[in-house]
Amino acid sequence: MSTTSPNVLLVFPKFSPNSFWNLQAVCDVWGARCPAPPLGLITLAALLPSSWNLRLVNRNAEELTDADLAWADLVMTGGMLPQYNDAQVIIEMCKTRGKPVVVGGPDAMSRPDVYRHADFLVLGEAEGLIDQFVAAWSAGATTGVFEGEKFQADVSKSPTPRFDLLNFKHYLYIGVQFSRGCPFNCEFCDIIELYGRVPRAKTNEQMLTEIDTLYRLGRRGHVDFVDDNLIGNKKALKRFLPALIAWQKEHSYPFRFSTEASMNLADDTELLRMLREANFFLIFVGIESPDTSTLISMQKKQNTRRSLADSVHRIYQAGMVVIAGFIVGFDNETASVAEGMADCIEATSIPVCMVGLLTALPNTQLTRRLEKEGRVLPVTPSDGDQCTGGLNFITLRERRDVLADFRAVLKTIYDPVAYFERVRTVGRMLDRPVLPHLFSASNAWHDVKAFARLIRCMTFRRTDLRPHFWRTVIDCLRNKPRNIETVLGNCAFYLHLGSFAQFLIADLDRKIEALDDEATRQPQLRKVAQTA
Ligand code: B12
Ligand code: SF4
Repeated sequence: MSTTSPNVLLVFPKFSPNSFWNLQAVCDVWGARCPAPPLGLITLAALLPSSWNLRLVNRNAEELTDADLAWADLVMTGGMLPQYNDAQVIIEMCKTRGKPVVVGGPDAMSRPDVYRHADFLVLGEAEGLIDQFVAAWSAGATTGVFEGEKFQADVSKSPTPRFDLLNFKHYLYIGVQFSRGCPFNCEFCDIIELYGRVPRAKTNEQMLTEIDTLYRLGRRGHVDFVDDNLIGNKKALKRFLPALIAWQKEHSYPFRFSTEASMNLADDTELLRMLREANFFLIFVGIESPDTSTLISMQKKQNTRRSLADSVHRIYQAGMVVIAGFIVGFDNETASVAEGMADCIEATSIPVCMVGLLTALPNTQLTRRLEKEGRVLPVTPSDGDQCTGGLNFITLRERRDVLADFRAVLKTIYDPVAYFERVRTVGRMLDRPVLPHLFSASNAWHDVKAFARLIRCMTFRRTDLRPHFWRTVIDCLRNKPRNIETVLGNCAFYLHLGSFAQFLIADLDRKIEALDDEATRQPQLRKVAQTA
């Protein structure tokens, strides 16, 4: 049924719980339900006609009820690969109730075929493209596939996402986006296939309106710039940061920011200074491997010709803590990979490291090469993430050795002694700026409650962590008390990471044992290479 003001239900599918990013234990401490809101769906919402009635259900934070579906004339859903299973459940729920369903978002862009049974498919960034769907729907269409030209969406025309559809209390942090795309060319990366290699940035006015909207809606605290690489277009960023700094100063710094950036950030002192002044406190960096030849073979040259430890420490000195991504399973890795990676993590003293297995994501240079080499396995990495899944191809080294090396890294770096030692080192090295803060009683009360929950948990529930936690807190208070917020955040992270690492290690033990039994042994590449 199409009307001029249909009821449209936007539904964000559930993530698999088996993920590095699940962070449920951290959410429990913070009083949130899940880490982040669906920025894609609320951006889409802002692009739909203003006469349409919209509601949002994030299945990671709330139930999708029969009453919600009964209300809807149209359901719009979609997300990323690990949401595939639940997206199928949502499509099925709509089908059985006769509700038309539209699917879009990154997974549908990468693998449209697995969503063909939806009534409508919108494949591409919604800016511009969604108008074609709206016109078709309004004219009475009941099915259709709409495809946008790649990398052409003009983000400088993106409207402010409908942050008003969110319940901020459900989330650890709220996302905003300044740019899409990344200029680098890492072989395994899907971002450059989905969003291109020429970063497209919003204008200062757009970004400040977004920040201002969040402020007016009462949001304070952690805001994440979800950019693929915030420094992908340095010129645009250097134009924007002074405006952001001025806004923060004018409003007494209501926000602290995190983002993702490439390692060459460490080379630009001006940029580091600006990010510090804008109150960026956390940067996710893809280090991937400490081994230069591995980095060169994966086309990640920006991480070579540098001391990784010096680069990371420069970021600490600018007041930002680093979270890093590492990958095990590259073709020209050697048997020393586990030792090299664990040493690198210790030398850089990065507490939170997402160490995962190489995953051939759909539509990447890596997948295309492995397909040519006849090495892709017929499994789709659709559940979990690269920690629980991954290695969906025939490895060059013995598969059991790759898994054993992955296990060895996890065992070393997530041992509580090693983890909390890194947190203490960061607590001493980090140079958080002292910025003027406007006191807000309700925020302060929220923080006090979260702190009390963390202390209770670390002291009475996780008695195994008690000595590590208190030693770390006291160390920070003695040496650099202004870093205490970051230190506590990293301690809280361990509530998830420690158990997640144990879960992964047990899972790897089973997999390694199965391979040792030779029941599921992979054919070795040498055989494949001979027959290819
Ligand atoms: C922030 C982010 C996260 C956050 C979580 C975000 C959240 N809401 O919970 C975190 C850090 C937890 C995360 C984790 C992961 N992520 Co992630 N993530 C992103 C990132 C950087 C930004 C997402 C975003 O907000 N984009 C901004 C919005 C505006 O863009 P968008 O979502 O594409 O939406 C636009 C269109 O797609 C479209 N659209 C979106 N939905 C819909 C729905 C309909 C019906 C329609 C019509 C249109 C439409 O309209 C929007 C406007 O144009 C993207 C990269 C990117 N540039 O998007 C990766 C990305 C989505 N993640 C990805 C992956 C693989 C993962 C991980 C598996 C591994 C990893 N990279 O760590 C994990 C798994 C998480 C888990 N819990 O299991 C891939 C997905 C690939 C795929 N084909 O599905 C991406 C594309 C890139 C990448 N490799 O990181 N991620
Ligand atoms: S730096 Fe990151 S976003 Fe850019 S191409 Fe490499 S992996 Fe992709």
